[in-house]
Amino acid sequence: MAKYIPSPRDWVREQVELYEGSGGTKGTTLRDTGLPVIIVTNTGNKTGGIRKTPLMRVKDGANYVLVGSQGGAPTNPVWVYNLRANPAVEIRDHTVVQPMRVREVQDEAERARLWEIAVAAFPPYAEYQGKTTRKIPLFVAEPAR
Ligand code: F42
Repeated sequence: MAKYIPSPRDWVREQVELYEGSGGTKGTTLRDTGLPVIIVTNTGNKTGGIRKTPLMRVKDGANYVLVGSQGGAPTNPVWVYNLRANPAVEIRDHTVVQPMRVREVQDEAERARLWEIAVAAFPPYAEYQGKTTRKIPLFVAEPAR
């Protein structure tokens, strides 16, 4: 069985522990913003280990939009490469845990529509895109069954 490898970032690891440890009843928002967060369980593309990545909750119907912003950093977060290599994820949204499948958004019109939804859910994404020359990757997560 694959091993859980916690995030090396203290605040991220602690949020995952609180969120998962409470069964999705605590630690479900981003610090002082009060905005909701989901936990995306993904597979390390090199280690094969279990990675748990908190992201902002951006919903489009039954789907989630995953935004690889990493605060507008110059490089993509590593989980983006994990998702490209292995699209099977599990998403925890508060108390509900669902197996899902992700696909990276390539179509420009689809991207524009989803970007608008993402920025409405979490306005700082717009500022993050302005901070970096890379195009922030977007994924759509759809229920796997
Ligand atoms: N990040 C976002 O990009 N978007 C968000 O909307 C977002 C919201 C959010 C809300 C709450 C919160 O607590 C954190 C939030 N974050 C958000 C931060 C997010 O959780 C990630 O920490 C961040 O995006 C960075 O992702 P990362 O995958 O680059 O994480 C780094 C710190 C990390 O874990 N690195 C590991 C390490 O050991 O250095 C490697 C992890 C990994 O997956 N390794 C792979 C493997 O095989 O295991 C191989 C690595 C490779 O080289 O390919």
